Amino acid sequence: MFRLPLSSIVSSDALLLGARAAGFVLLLSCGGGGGSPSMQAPPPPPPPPANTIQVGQGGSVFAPSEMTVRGGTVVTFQWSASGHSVVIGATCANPGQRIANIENAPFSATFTTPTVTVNTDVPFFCEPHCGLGMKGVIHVTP
Ligand SMILES: [Cu+2]
Repeated sequence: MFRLPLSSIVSSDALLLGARAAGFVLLLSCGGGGGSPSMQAPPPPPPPPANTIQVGQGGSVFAPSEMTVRGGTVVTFQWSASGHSVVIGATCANPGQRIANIENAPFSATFTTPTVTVNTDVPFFCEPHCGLGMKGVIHVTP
């Protein structure tokens, strides 16, 4: 016989809750503020040049001691310390092509890898320190 207008009561409550929720959104937008330019970290040092092998960095070693490049690539040997040489050769007693005599840092020498039709290893070593294991190898790919 009679009806309660329940639907209209519910909808007006929902509108009120919606208005309250909207008020909180504004609180989240402040804060921060960027640092001044003087506080920025200095730029990182430039990466080492590609295809470069450090000679004597951290001892009687080549770093890296292995590298893989295609034939015809220029590999740079860069002296980090003094008293090292670079020669091509599979064993300490069998030096082949000389890339550099015993040199002191700073010094650099380049070696262009041969053009190959199959994967070819080019071993190299330092004459004064070969017996200490100062050796490396360039893996050359076609
Ligand atoms: Cu050496």
